[in-house]
Amino acid sequence: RPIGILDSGLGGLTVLKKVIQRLPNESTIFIGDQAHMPYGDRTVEDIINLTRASVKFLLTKNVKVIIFGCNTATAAAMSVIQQEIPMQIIGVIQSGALAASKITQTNQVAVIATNATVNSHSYVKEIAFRNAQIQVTELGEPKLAPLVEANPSDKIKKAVVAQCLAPLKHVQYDTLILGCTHYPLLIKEIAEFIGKDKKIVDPADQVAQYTFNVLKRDNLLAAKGGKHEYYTTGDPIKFMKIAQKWMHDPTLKAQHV
Ligand code: DGN
Repeated sequence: RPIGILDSGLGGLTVLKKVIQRLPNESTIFIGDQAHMPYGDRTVEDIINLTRASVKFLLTKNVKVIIFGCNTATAAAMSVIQQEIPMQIIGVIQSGALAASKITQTNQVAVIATNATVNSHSYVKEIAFRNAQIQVTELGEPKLAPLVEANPSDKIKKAVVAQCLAPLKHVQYDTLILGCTHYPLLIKEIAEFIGKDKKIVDPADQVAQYTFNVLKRDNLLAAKGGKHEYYTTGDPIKFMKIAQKWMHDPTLKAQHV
């Protein structure tokens, strides 16, 4: 049985990539809800309903575990939907919070995420739960995820990242959490902007390890031969353009659902 991963769009691919690297024998089903992207400025109720629809789709594919490859869905919908299905859901925020609390040396962490994730203060709560000494600054970014989906030139990416992250210049931090799964697709521009003295946390690394632990615990690890299926509620051609490049697979196909 495959692992299911969902996101509002392409961002979940950054999680999928790490999961495939850590668990090369596993098959995966990915769904990006691009027709309803971005999730970041929607109401909690809206995000729950949209996420529930993707979960239902993944359940029709007989998945064995579901990863919310989306911080916004994790913040708004995970605890509600977890009560509705018997299968374990793995979110990204707990993993990101854990990684950042281990990495920071100054106890000053910054998070960039969608407005919905920031408004939930999930990272603040999860980090405080692990180490109450850590000070967390949150910055809501409504523009960056749509920027990734639009796939503009490197020059535009650099300019928009500089504009969006400008407030970080006034923040004290040594560790930056990429609190939206779209942001690793901008990692070059983000790293360049914040400078080499800061550390970047991509929660996906920890998610991949945690998924391994869960499957091992439940005796669900696949023996061999991972196959990967991609679905989008949007335009499969547009999806494929970015996904083929990001996943380093020119044969990658996406289907519309
Ligand atoms: N990739 C999603 C996240 O991690 O929050 C959300 C992007 C969006 O829909 N704005």
